[in-house]
Amino acid sequence: MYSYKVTTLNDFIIMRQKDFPYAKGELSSLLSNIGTAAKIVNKKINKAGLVDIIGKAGMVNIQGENQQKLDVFADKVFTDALRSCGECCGIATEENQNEIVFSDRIARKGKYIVCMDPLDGSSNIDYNVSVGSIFSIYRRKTPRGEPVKNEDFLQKGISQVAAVYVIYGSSTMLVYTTGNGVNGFTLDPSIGEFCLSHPDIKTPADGRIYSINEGNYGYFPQGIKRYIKYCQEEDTETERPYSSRYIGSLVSDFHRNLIKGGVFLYPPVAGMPEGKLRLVYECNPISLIAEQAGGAASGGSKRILEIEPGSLHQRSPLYAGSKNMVRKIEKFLTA
Ligand code: P6P
Repeated sequence: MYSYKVTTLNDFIIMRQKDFPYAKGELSSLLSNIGTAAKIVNKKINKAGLVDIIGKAGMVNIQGENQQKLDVFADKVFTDALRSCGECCGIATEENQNEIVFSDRIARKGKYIVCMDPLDGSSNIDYNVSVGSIFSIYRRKTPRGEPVKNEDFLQKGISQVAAVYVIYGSSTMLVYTTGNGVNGFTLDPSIGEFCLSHPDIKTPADGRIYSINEGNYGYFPQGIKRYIKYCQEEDTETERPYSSRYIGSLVSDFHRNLIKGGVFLYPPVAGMPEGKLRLVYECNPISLIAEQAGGAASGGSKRILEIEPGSLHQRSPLYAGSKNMVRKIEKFLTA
């Protein structure tokens, strides 16, 4: 008799309650709500090829509804899920200039704040390229019951209690850490559940993939230019030349390298001296997952997770993935 024993995301979160003894199930509820909202967003993205979805915000679709861009839609779905779970007292999102304070009676008592990029790489959707959602979760610093403040969102990445990303690719996956390793769950549409598919992900210390937008080569710091040439040199012992793989969607590029080995680079470029990616809701969660999987994540001269955020939408250079490759990049940058 074929038995399809699966461990769903909710099973796993409950099993791993011991990971966060200080939280009496609150973090479980928060993570579980992100998973449920991700299924809703996934359903919409999977239909994105249809005419009435791809449209731009402000248009009216065939049902006469106001057309929402998918990133606006995703932002609303995740915001509503976090507000209603009762454990989150406020969020910072790429879609809003300022933090959003949840003032209703239950949410106000929440222990956690969430910083998110609800749909990263959304411009790729029109071309059927995979995209992602990214979440960074902290305990609030200010007293519970009071309105959450800006300082609650400007904590170093090392203080995260959890980091999550969802990748809407050939299959939809949710990958998360609560500081005790990284686990990956693949959505089984036939039962509508995220099922444990990649337990205890460990990223190889070395890899043969480098991911960078080489169109910006002329603007890169000299050390990055030298590193790219190093990747392209022939050397049997270190299995070079490496392969260049770049989708232009952070979660997709990072996830492939996390599993196969490799390094993602977004250096400073013209007009963006701190690079393009946002520290609080892109670099920090990706970096916690990289480190928890045995990899590394650097801003060039220091660990991403040690950077003190000054503002919600602050940018940072990001070099993340296989540990030895990140260390090599740091050497090229400081030589
Ligand atoms: P570029 C998508 O817009 C994004 O924020 C990340 O997902 C991605 O890694 C990066 O920008 C791509 O930027 O400049 O190479 O197109």
